[in-house]
Amino acid sequence: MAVEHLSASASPEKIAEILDRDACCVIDSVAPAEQMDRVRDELHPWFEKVPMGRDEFSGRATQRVGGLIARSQTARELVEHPVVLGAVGKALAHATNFQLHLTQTIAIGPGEPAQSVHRDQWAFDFFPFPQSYPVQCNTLWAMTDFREENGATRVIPGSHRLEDRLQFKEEDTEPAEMSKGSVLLYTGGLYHGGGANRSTETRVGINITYAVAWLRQEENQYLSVPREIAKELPESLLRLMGYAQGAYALGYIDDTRDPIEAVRPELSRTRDGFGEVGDLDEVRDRLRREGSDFEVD
Ligand SMILES: O=C(O)CCC(=O)C(=O)O
Ligand SMILES: [Fe+2]
Repeated sequence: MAVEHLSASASPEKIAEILDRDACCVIDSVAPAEQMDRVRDELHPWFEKVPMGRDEFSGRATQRVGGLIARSQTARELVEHPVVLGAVGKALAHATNFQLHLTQTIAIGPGEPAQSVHRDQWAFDFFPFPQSYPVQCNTLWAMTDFREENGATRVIPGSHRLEDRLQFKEEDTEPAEMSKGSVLLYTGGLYHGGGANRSTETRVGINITYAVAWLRQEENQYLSVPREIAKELPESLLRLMGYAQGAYALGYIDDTRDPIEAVRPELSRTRDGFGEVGDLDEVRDRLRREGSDFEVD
């Protein structure tokens, strides 16, 4: 089955519908090529010094540069891109809220073999999440064109419905080809992997992923982004990074204060000594909507 391509004007509902069906889709030409070049220029100093991967999974001819919120102003625009956030919000709407999970550019160099096919949600200690409850919604922005020959991500559309811990070969997958500035969206249950780079150029993608806010972040945003930088960031980005409570009370500071107080005290939503999301009425409503008999008193 081919990867579905949508236009940048597709509605969040439409994108979420395809993600529910296939666990992946490409949204064509969302960002101008020039924006991709800016990210690359801003990250140049790190690409100069970051070593290749240390094992086959991370790729011995692949460079990974993370910490993008701290290192690239332009990458921040991608993290908060409205097309992506709209779709992620719909795809993860079953949870109270979601947050940023990791930011990483992946540069697959010539000669790199295909990465083993995996599910990104295996990062959560291989916990067998129910298929009906996706915990992650991920993006891979094309910083260069993605072609089969240069290592376009290999995917198995619809594979979120398959059993867990399966093994696949390259020929079971297909390349998610896309032009520079397009973005591949996929949920955590999709079987996929980086493609073999059989060309002479480096394929570069920006992996920005989001997860339900009750799971631990893969890239620790509190420590990856120094406090001096965090203090200058807009509220919406800070909340997305985890300076917000997950579900009812996860992540508060000491006497249940809003975590944003650590960097921008003036934005605090602490009320009656309690931070932000702690709205029991909302929790009650959601449980009722889901047909639960459980009552929250
Ligand atoms: O770079 C890619 O195409 C995908 C890489 C990937 O799936 C991963 O490292 O988890
Ligand atoms: Fe992956």
